Amino acid sequence: MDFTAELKRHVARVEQGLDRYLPRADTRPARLHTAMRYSLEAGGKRLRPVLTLAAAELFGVTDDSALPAAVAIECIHTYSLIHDDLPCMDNDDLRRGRPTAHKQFDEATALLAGDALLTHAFVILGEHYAGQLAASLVRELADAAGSRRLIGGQMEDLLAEKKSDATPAELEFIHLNKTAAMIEASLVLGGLVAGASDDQIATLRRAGRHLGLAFQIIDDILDATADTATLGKTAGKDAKADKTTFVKLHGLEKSRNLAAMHTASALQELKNIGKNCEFLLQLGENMVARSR
Ligand code: GRG
Repeated sequence: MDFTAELKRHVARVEQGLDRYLPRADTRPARLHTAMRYSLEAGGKRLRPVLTLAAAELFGVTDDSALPAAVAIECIHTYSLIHDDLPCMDNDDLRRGRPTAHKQFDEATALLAGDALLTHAFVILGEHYAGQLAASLVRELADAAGSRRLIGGQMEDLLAEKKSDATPAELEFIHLNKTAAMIEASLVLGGLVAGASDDQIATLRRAGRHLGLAFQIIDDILDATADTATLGKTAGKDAKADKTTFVKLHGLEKSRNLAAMHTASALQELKNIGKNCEFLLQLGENMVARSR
C-alpha cells in the first residue's frame, strides 16, 4: 500500500464532501456562510474525517456512505477551533495559516459561524442517515462534543489555566475530553456506518482514546519546539502562559516516550480487530512523527 497516495485520496474525498454538504457561500445570509466556509476551507490536516473514512474501510465500506459522517466531524472540530480562538478564550490571531475567523470577519460573525457549524453537523447526519444508525451517530457525536467531553474538557482547561499548576490527573481529564473525545468519535462513527459489532466499536473507542492522547502530547511538544510558520498557528503559547502541559510536567524526552507508548497501544488495539488496518497503522505512526 502507498500510504501517501491513500492519504491524498482520503483527504481529497473529505474536501469534496465539505464542498458538497455545506451550504454555498452565497446562501443567505452570505456573510455567515462565507465565514463558515472560510474556516473550513483554510485546510487543516483533516485527521478526524480521514479516521472516519479509514475506519469504515476497515469493515469493507469503500463507497461514500461514511463521507457525511466524516464531514460532520470536521464541522464540529472546526467550530471548536473558531470558538477556541475567540478573545474570550485563547484570543489568537492565526489558525490554519490564516487570520482567525474573528480577525477576518468580526467576533459576532465568528461566534455565529462556530454555532452554525456545530448545528450543521447534525443537519448532515439527519439528512444522510436514517433509523437506528442515525440515532447512534447523533448520540455518539453529540456526546463527544458535549458538556461531559469536548466542551467539558475546554471548561476545565480554562479553569486550569488560571491556576497554572494542574495535576497529572487534571491534565489527563482535559486531554481525554478536549482532544481524545473527537478522535475517538471519528473512529467510532466510521465503525457505526460500516455496521461494526459492539466489541469492534469498543476496540475502536480504545484505539481512539490512545491516539487522542498521543496526538495531544505531540501537540504540546510541537508548541514547545516548532515555529509559527510551520504550525500555521501561534507557537510557544503554552510556555508563555505558563500553562500546565505534558512538556511542563514531564519534560520533552518523557513526553515523546509517552506519545510513543500511547501510539503503540492504539496500534495494538487496531491490530486486534483482525482486519487489514495497514493504512490506519501508518496514519498513527505518522501522527507521532508529524511536524505540524
Ligand atoms: C471551544 C468547545 C471548544 C473547544 C475547543 C479544539 C479545542 C477545544 C481547542 C484548540 C486547542 C487545542 C490544543 C486543542 C486540542 C486539540 C487540537 C490539538 C486541536 C487542533 O487539531 P489539529 O492539529 O488542527 O488536527 P487542524 O487545523 O489540522 O485540523
